[in-house]
Amino acid sequence: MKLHYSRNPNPRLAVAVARHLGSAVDFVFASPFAPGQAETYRPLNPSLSIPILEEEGRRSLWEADAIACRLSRFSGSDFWRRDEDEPDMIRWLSWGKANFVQACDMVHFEYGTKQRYGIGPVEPAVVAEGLGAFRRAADILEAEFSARPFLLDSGLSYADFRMACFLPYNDVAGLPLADYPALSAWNDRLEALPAWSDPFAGLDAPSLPRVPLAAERQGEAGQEPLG
Ligand SMILES: N[C@@H](CCC(=O)N[C@@H](CS)C(=O)NCC(=O)O)C(=O)O
Repeated sequence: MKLHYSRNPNPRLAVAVARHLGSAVDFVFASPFAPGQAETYRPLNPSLSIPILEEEGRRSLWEADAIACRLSRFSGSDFWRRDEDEPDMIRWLSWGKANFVQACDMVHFEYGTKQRYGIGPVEPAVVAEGLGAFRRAADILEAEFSARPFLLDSGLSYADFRMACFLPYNDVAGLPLADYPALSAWNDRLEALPAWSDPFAGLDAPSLPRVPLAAERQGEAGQEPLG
């Protein structure tokens, strides 16, 4: 099996899952949007996005969640729950994608992705909307993590990895995680897992382009991440 990945959030998530499960995959660094790469990647995923899992005798699988499900089954793990907890896990995947993860993505896209790849200035209105959504979702998670260490009563699951997938990039996104002690403690518990804190260990993966400082971004003085 080949797992096509980069250091961006969704591929990072898939690599962390593979590392956590000890999956027997070959990690293949990919840059599908780079010039000349589309023809290689289009047959694997028509949208070109990574992660992609290529497995002999099967159609290639894209979407980090689907890959996590596949790898978990393959290793006989309950990281992706297959018992009575499965609906609870899927509830958090679904809610997270539309709420917490979405909010983190909005802010990270402005301060991280757009600046790394030079695709436009930070839009303060989008950041403000993302921060509002972050606080609404973080309030809900704060109550959850005040009651239990991970999203499910039964402990760590893929839902925790998915929920946290943008937090390793918070050095650039500057989300106000510290205002939420139970949420921060959950993040610390994840960071204590080597597969989560350093999924690229030993892999030949070029660093992401550096995010220029606000002062280096033309006409954008004073646009440091909001807290
Ligand atoms: N919904 C997809 C999103 C995939 C996605 O947006 N991938 C981005 C990275 S986060 C990508 O392909 N970027 C190109 C790259 O990293 O080179 C998933 O969950 O896997």
